[in-house]
Amino acid sequence: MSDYETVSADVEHEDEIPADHPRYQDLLTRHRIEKGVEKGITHLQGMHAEGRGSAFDYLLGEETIPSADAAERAAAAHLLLADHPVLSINGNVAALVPAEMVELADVVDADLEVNLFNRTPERLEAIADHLRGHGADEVKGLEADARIPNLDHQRAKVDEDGIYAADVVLVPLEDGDRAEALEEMGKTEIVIDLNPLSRSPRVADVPIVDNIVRAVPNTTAHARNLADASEAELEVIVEEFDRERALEAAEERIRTGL
Ligand code: PTJ
Repeated sequence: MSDYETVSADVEHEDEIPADHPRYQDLLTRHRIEKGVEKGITHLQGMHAEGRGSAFDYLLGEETIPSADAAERAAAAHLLLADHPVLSINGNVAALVPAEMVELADVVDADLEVNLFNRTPERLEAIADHLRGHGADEVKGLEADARIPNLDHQRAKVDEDGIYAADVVLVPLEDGDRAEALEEMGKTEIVIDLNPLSRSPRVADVPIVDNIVRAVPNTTAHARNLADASEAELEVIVEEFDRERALEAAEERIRTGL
């Protein structure tokens, strides 16, 4: 149990949410975040983050727009080309897409590493257990025997044989300065964030402006489709992806609906 007391919602299990409800996806997402808080996985601040994301998703039309799909394909190509890809997990990611992150890690042969802004040993353990419960063999981030330079908060704590050594890092759901610090380390960064104006997607090599509940399964699907592609073919996908255009297209959709 977490330290937080929450009043139980009418819906105890996500199966009780009517699938034909017009706001089904959003209700499901809110429910998962609420359960994450109850289990001590998600920080209470994760609810604010989810609210922000939800507002942007509403304006995007709650769908994967073509530029996001292109970004997810480019992300898959980067992950397949990488020597040492790592998928970073925070409390919101663990609550929303635990099985999907484990599956993506399997398909592209990546490590999973817990990295928290509000870092406590209890939350680290709870998230690692949760991921193991969804099929993860190994979860990194608990050693924290290395530091990201030029970052003076808890997100700087990483595993030396994990994010510190990675060449490609997937950084979902954080509006902050870690993405910039990772970039300064020379890493290729893939960011998932529904807000195209957020700091992290603006410095990413591949900004994915999409809801993580759609972005991760779609990236996995692209990775499966590209499993037999040659290195040269993957490199063409990486080269052809236009990060500026992807950010502009998302902002245009949000501002104008077009
Ligand atoms: O678990 P911790 O302690 O590491 O803390 C995690 C949170 C999410 C609380 C922390 O990283 C945080 O405060 O994040 P921010 O600064 O609120 O940024 C979260 C970003 O994710 C915002 O830009 C949101 O728009 C975006 N976001 C929220 N939900 C989703 C999302 N993007 C994609 N899919 C979502 N479901």
